[in-house]
Amino acid sequence: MNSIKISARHCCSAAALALAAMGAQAGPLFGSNLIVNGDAETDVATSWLAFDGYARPQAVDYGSNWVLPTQPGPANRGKRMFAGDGARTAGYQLLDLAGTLTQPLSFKLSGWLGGWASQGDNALLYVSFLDRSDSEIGHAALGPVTPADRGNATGLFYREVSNWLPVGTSRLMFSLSMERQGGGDNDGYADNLAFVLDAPAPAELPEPAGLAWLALGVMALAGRMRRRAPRA
Ligand SMILES: [Ca+2]
Ligand SMILES: [Ca+2]
Repeated sequence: MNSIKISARHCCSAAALALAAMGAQAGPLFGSNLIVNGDAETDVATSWLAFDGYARPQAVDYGSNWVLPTQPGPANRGKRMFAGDGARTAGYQLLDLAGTLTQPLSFKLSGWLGGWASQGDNALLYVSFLDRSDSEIGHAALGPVTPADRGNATGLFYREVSNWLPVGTSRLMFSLSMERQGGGDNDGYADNLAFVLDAPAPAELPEPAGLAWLALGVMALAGRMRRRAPRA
């Protein structure tokens, strides 16, 4: 379980060297899904980049080779889901916020993750919060969902986490990695991946004197996140 997390963090460092490869994405920043093709329904090759030395996640049809339409998963699963490709699978997207956050923003990261029967193959969705120098100043992660979590059932299971995007964030990197632990196929599964930023509510913003308190609160949150972060 830990190895895939370390791999994802390693990928983040490697990818930071290639940030110029992706441009900013158009679209509303608040209240909509910022992950492009998070449902695997459109072309993966134009929405997810592969890390060096890793395969890109593939989009496969729901069916007998993977997860049946009748097996656990989102009701609105569409026709396709993500699966791994080979032993080492990791793709990513970069989103430029076209500015640097000067106040924290709340977000929700959600998605369906899973695997096949009792095999330990798994998927991990990892979001890096990058500052203007592309250093990671925070992160959020979903998964992995283990065979025990799934009760050894083939399928996908819902996970979500809500937290704050820290001051100083200027770019997001979404990483989707799959680890193969058994058999020939990489059965780390994912579908309906979403990262949504909440719009700041002007009426609820604290007075200027309260901003420092808010910043301290976020720093305390960040401290807790660092302690939970996997060690490379
Ligand atoms: Ca889908
Ligand atoms: Ca497998």
